[in-house]
Amino acid sequence: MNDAALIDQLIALIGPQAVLRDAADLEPYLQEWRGNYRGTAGVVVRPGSTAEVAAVVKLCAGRGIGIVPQGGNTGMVGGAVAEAGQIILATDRLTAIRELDAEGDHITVEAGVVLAQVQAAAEAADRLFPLSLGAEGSCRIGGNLSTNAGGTAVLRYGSMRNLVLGLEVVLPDGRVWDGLRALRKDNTGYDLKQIFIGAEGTLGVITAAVLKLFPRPRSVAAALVAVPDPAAAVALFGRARAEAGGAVTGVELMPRLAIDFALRHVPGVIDPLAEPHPWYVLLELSSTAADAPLAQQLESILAHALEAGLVDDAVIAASEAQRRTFWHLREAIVEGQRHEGGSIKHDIAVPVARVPAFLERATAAVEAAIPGARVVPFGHLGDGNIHFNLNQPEGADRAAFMGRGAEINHRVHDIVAAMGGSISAEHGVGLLKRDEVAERKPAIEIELMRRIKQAIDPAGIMNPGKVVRA
Ligand code: FAD
Ligand code: 2HG
Ligand code: ZN
Repeated sequence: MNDAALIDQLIALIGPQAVLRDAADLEPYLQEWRGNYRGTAGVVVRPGSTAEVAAVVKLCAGRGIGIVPQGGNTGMVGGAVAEAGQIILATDRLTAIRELDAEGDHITVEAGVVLAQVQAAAEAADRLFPLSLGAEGSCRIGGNLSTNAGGTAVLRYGSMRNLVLGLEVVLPDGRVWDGLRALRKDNTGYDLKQIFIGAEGTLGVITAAVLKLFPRPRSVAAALVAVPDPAAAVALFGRARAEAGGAVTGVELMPRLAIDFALRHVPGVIDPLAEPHPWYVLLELSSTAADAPLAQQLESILAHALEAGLVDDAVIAASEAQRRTFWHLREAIVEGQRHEGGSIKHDIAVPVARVPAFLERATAAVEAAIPGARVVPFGHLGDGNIHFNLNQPEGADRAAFMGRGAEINHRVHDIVAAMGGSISAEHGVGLLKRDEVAERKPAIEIELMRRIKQAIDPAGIMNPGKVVRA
């Protein structure tokens, strides 16, 4: 951006150190981590307070300049990518934990606090903040809110939408909405905070939030279970729910190829089972009771499942350290996949009982379209949310494979639609899925989304072009 007057005004508002323009300084904010997008914006602003965010937004609103909020830049759908002429508003200086009320079970944090720091603050107060995902060391709360992040404990605690009591938002005209209430009940009209959660920065800049805290689990038991096929995995999940009810906290599905990728490319990954198996489930139970007999409960679930032919082999974590290695194995799949050439991803949800049929149909469809494609579907089986990903055939040309992305997405998403599913269960819409979502959602829903956008951001300056076309 060569608008010297604008730069001077930004510097006057937030100081020279907080306005980045050098190529090396801009680089981490421009490059999307998967390499699928690259921003071309020439300015990054890093306000240090809500008042500074408001001042920047007001200035941009007055001049019709597009603003792209950015947290940890770990998103999966190109939502934080900014074009030339737009500015990136980074939240990485909004890092205060404003209040932690252990008795009231809530914490008030600014948007730029890294998720792992919220988890650590909760733990230090003998509480749990349950949002948990592979990027937790770098994603920020504002990004988690804006994508309604999910992760591995949704089954028990819900996604980000369920973990929020109040929000503070800078509106597209620069006014601040202080909705930082810590109420558990409030029926005084529309639930405004929910409009901003999952809006991917298109309706305003979230600057702070009041988040729910929970009692810390005192007993945890996890098993890595080898199963013959996805149908057995679903049946195992059903048995676990029947025997352990609400103690079932996480149920993740993984194929052997995903384990191989993780073992091959990520340090510290261990396969605790002696022999390879076609499919695996990571099953975790937790309880706030210190003496809950969860390991015995897990043993009983697995013994019954073994008798029913649902389980080929299993290992229950003998220590906290071993439990962590199970989760490291699961979380390492994303990184492992990155080292196996091009990957075409899908973030789908279908009703849990339909996951096996979906996997069968989608696998057949992509293998027919691209012989040799390596199908790596993994993820949150307990939520019916599978990352139906495929890597390029061994030795294939990366660009040619990636060039088939849109066509493959359509084939897979047609199957999802026929099963009453979602084509974006947890990562959001951003740029990547905007047009396909518009094609597939009922027209009335797209119209309502546009009307909300127009009502809150009539000038269209907040994250222009993302989620829904103006
Ligand atoms: P960014 O990528 O910076 O931004 C995401 C979107 O939010 C953009 O549209 C941006 O404009 C907007 N935004 C950011 N901050 C604000 C703000 N303060 N106000 C308004 N808008 C804002 N996601 C899951 O849901 N579940 C998972 O299990 C999961 N696992 C992952 C594992 C790995 C290894 C990686 C790399 C990513 C994973 N993700 C997962 C995706 C990603 O981590 C989440 O979407 C995360 O919530 C994004 O947070 P962020 O701070 O990086 O946001
Ligand atoms: C996960 O569950 C993330 O690990 C990332 O949502 C999924 O890389 C992916 O497709
Ligand atoms: Zn996921």
